[in-house]
Amino acid sequence: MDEISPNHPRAESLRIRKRLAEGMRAGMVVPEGLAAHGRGEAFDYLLGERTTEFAREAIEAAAAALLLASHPVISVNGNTAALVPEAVVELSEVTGAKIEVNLFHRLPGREALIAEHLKKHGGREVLGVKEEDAVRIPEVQSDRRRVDRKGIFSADVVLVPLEDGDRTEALRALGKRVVAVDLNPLSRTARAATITVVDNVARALPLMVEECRRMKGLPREELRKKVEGFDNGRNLRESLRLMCRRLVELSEKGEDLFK
Ligand code: PTJ
Repeated sequence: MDEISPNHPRAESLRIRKRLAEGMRAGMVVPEGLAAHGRGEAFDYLLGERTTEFAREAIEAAAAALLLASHPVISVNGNTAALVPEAVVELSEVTGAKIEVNLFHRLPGREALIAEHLKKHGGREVLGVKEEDAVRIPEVQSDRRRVDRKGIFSADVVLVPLEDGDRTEALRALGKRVVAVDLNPLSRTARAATITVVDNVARALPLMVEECRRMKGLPREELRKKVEGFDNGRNLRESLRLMCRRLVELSEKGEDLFK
């Protein structure tokens, strides 16, 4: 399917899938990335495929954390690079965050390919590609243990869209603030992060850019209040409750919906 009709009821979802499929053909996305996206889609369906008020709260706290950070880093994997390269670059410009490619499935040449893709979208410096700058974090079991000494290794705040739980826990144990974007409020990443945005990364990252632009001039004390006043556990519970309420409402539509 080359062209997606704007009239298709699931046009946006199909556009997102197309970006991932193209990313896979280009060698940036791994097959496991498609499976991970499918899991995300199922949760997105339950949310009504929109950014909820709870995700907006989390985005605001995330923007404040990034603006307050002295050394923020955006960690990019294959799916994120394929879905939101523009937003990654814009977010890095507005917050001064470094961009680092950090992969779960390390295959020869994949990091360089992703870095090139980000540069094509305006990224000036992309870390995570030079072996001489690599440091290993012993707390992480997977290939993600290899991080850049100028990036994640020395970061105080790390944004990890679409993560696996291990590294989020390890980064927290190293005293870093972790901001995650994960549609699954039950995932280990979602539960271990300091701030989790339960939303599709394709919607959440552009909104985070907007929010950072809006909040950039705010006094640091005000930003601090937004981070410290954010309760990740409460936000995850509310996101889960919202999914439940939606399911109950849909089931009560009864005959209209299921005839
Ligand atoms: O590019 P690599 O090698 O670093 O690998 C990337 C994947 C995504 C394959 C790797 O990180 C992985 O296996 O992740 P997991 O453990 O499957 O976790 C991915 C999480 O992201 C799951 O909880 C999904 O529900 C969620 N998710 C998937 N797509 C989206 C999403 N959350 C937000 N937006 C999405 N588009």
